[in-house]
Amino acid sequence: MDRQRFAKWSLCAVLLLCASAESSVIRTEKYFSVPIPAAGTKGIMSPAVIFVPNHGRLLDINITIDITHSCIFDLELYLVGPGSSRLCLNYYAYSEFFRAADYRMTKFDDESRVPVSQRQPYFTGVYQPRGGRLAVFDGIDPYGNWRLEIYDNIIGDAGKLNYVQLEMTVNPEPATIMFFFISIFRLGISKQKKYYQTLKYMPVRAKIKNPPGKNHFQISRSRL
Ligand SMILES: [Ca+2]
Ligand SMILES: [Ca+2]
Repeated sequence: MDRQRFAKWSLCAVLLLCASAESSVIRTEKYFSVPIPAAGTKGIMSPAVIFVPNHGRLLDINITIDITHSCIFDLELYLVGPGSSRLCLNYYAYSEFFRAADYRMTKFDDESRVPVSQRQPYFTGVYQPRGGRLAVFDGIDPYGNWRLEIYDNIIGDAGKLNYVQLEMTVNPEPATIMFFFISIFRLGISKQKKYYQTLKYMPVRAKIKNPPGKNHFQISRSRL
């Protein structure tokens, strides 16, 4: 394969990579059995850490949680990204007190049409967070440790965290695409060099029978 054809092939590969990566969805889930709060019935939970191994640019994030707790009004849930971004998922004022148990596979998604404040526990379904928008994380590289932090603000009730899933829509970062392109190009150059080195020690007749390309064939003939 000559350099021109190889360059075209590489460019097509990169364009295909970019196109296919636009809709890439990554789901990272983890099961826990972490007491809320860490001790007693009021205080902070030990942070639940979810490691995301993928690089790229975050376009959208949704989070699903499962919590067993005898009074979830006690709880403030915070999602913390690998950078400094932080979001409260379920803000309530004390005047809004209600007594109910559990978040059961509750999904928070900015694109939901239902604010979580308009539904009752067990909140099984998909809801908008109350306290901010998950879009606060858009544009970051999702690689690294994400944390779910939970504060239990009232004495008398306790529970545990069971499950967290992060669902991310990610585009590959430009550096990743360039690395892919350069790797392919270097591989091609390396193979071509090897071919030319082999050709250097071939008999003249063999060169004519095995030309690497039109230009090289003409050069070989001129040396006859
Ligand atoms: Ca979303
Ligand atoms: Ca409590």
